Amino acid sequence: MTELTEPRASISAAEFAEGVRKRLVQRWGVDEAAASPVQIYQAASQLVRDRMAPSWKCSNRRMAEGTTRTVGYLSAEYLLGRQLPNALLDAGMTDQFNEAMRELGFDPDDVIEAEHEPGLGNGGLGRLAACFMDSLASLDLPAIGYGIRYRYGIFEQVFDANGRQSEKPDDWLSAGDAWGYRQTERAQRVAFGGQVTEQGGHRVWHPAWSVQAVPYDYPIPGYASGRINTLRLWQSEALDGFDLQRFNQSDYGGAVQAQVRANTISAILYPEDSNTDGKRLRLEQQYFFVAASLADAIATFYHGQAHPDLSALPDHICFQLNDTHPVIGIAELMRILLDDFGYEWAQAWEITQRTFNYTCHTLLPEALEEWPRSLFAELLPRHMEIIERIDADFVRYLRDEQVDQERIDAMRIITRGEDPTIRMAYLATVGSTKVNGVAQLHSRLLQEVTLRDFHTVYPGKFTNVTNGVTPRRFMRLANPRLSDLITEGLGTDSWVADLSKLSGLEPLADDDGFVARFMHVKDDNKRDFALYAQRRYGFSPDPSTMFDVMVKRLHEYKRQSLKILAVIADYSDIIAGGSDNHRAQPRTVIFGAKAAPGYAMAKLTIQLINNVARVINADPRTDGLLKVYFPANYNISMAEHLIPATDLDEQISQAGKEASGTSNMKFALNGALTVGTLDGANVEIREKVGAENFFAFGLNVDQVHALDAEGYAPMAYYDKDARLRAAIDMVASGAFSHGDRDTYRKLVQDWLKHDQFMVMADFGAYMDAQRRIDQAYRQPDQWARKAILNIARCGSFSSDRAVEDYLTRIWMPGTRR
Ligand code: DL6
Repeated sequence: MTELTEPRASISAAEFAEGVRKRLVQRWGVDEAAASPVQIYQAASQLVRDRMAPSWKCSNRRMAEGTTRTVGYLSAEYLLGRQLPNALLDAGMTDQFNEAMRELGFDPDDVIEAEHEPGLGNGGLGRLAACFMDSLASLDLPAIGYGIRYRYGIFEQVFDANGRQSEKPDDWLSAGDAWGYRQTERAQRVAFGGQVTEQGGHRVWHPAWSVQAVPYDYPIPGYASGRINTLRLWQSEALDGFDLQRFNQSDYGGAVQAQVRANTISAILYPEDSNTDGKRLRLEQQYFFVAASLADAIATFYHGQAHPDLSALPDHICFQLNDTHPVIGIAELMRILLDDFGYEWAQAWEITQRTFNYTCHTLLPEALEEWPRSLFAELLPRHMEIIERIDADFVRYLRDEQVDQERIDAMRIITRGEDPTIRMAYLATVGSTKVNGVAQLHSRLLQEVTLRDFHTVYPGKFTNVTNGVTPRRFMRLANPRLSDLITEGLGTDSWVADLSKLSGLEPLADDDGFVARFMHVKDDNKRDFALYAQRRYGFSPDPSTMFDVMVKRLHEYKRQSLKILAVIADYSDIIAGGSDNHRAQPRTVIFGAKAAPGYAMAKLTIQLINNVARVINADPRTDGLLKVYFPANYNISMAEHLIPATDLDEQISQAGKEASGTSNMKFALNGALTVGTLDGANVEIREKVGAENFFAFGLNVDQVHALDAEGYAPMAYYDKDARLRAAIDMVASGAFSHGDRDTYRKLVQDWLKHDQFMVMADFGAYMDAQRRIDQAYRQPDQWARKAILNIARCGSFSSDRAVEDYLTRIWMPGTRR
């Protein structure tokens, strides 16, 4: 290989402006005076993309022809965020862009905001995939991300006049796709259904129907690395398109039937907390993208070879299974090796196991996917046979290992009984080289609880890789003021590519000048957010109050209920004693959360939060003390505005339920302090920043288990704690439902009678923690010092570090970089 890196593109602002003008004319026949911000955005993106093309080609070639093992990241979700600012940063073109936009008569921010962010993920899992893609490219590692090009991404959240969530389709492609290259020549056929027959001693699958998987390639530029990796997202289309015969027989519906069926597969991103409806479609989606990706990888590394040596496949590429969604890939690779290339079972299994690794992202039993055997067999009959054989071999292995029958039954990939199911996490564990959790506590609980039996049988398989976040998007882009201050403090901007350098800030936490400047940065960010919130959502938070923020998917285990009950308790205190008696620190509480459309309790919690906000904000007794806001449609772009402005970050899940959390890392790296339980990555963040710089509260995992074992009685906490009683009584009395006592009855009943996630048990400790926080916040320079130490000590929560850990523990063990 001669070409290693392409020289980085250099461009002047004038050339940038000229390039945009040229594309405006070519594409729409307009000049800048007639163009909209969306057109300017499209033209600017096209220009940046075109300039990336030579390096992209070079990186692709290096990947296909090089000797370094490529990482194939298989993920049903990628929550990318806006592409243009990131691409500009990585290509070193931000200044030229800004100047060019002004020359063309546009505000650069308006152009950036014209991009509809691709929301192809639900939350942390999809965002992590995007961070990892960024880090892989920035670390100059060959990688390809595979996923689905959903026509509609995560729904757009709307609140009605009663504060209830409704959902609108996220039409992210309506203005065109500035970043995706359609690659029709790389399309793959993906088959479903039918039967399997025996022919000449071979099993032969005769599928009933097929679709065409057409890839769209998105460039993933590395920060200052010169590498541009590919995110290849598959779109499902009909093979034969339009049925003219049926159309001519006036069967208009029938004429497009195949199109509709095929398009449905990649039509919509499934909400992660899905109910059982649509299971078939979800399985179709999973198989669709995984089958296309495996075929594509083989085509990439064995281009045109009639008899490829697939025993070397794991030397070319290793696939990381991002949760259970792509786990069907294990059966698909077996099918390819056995049926398409005639490998013997034992060798095929050895190749398969060497090719896959599995990351588990949950501890919730209900989130570990299982498929009904009947559905699976109908949709993928050959794969069903293969999984049966894998299961039978596994059971034989366990018997040989003297595992007792009860445990064998508990570990089987296919459950026994009347309605057998296929446990995808178990298939993943058996079929992979390595299995990892995403934070130390999570990995420990996987090994000791969730996958305990598997850990006993395969202790060497399990490892941990604590999550991380990209400093490019979540610091450098989102928080330019803080970034400049850090660069000044360290005397270099090299921290953007090596976040461990942040430790150099530690002495500056004792430097009054630096602390004062940090406080200015935070104040300015808060003021900016207030303006943004005013412009975008019509509310204007008071920057002189503490910004207390809880943003994440709405789920009972994350305990937005705990936060809103604490807010109500404070409100009750304010109105009971009059504002003079309420000595708590003035706060602006900001929520952001989407509930899965079918998740009734989560939706009811959203309604409650909105109505608590309505009542509190309208009550003059709370002026200057407490305000609550819940802007709709929390997404990456909102996060980029809100996180830099946050003083206090809420990470209050029940201990033992949040696998990791990654927003906790983003907040700490942006100088917010955390109030959190000892759950997920909170534990490691607290260890790093020091207990005195983290507000921990509540039951730990062992205490949760002990309380469960002794019989948890939530009502006892209500009886004991007057603050909790006041809050719950207020909800029950109809204070947040125009006097109607029925509206929140289900929530109230659940808190008092069931309370699966022990909100009642942690309420007292949480309120006490909040009062400690009030006190700490009243010493602004001390608070700022703690915040600076959070930044200085959180360098290891970079996704670059996480990717390096994957490299040395999973993808290429034994390598040192
Ligand atoms: O690993 C990324 C992210 C973690 O930070 C969150 O703690 C975890 O909830 C999330 N997992 C999922 C998958 N399923 N569930 N539940 O979204 O992964």
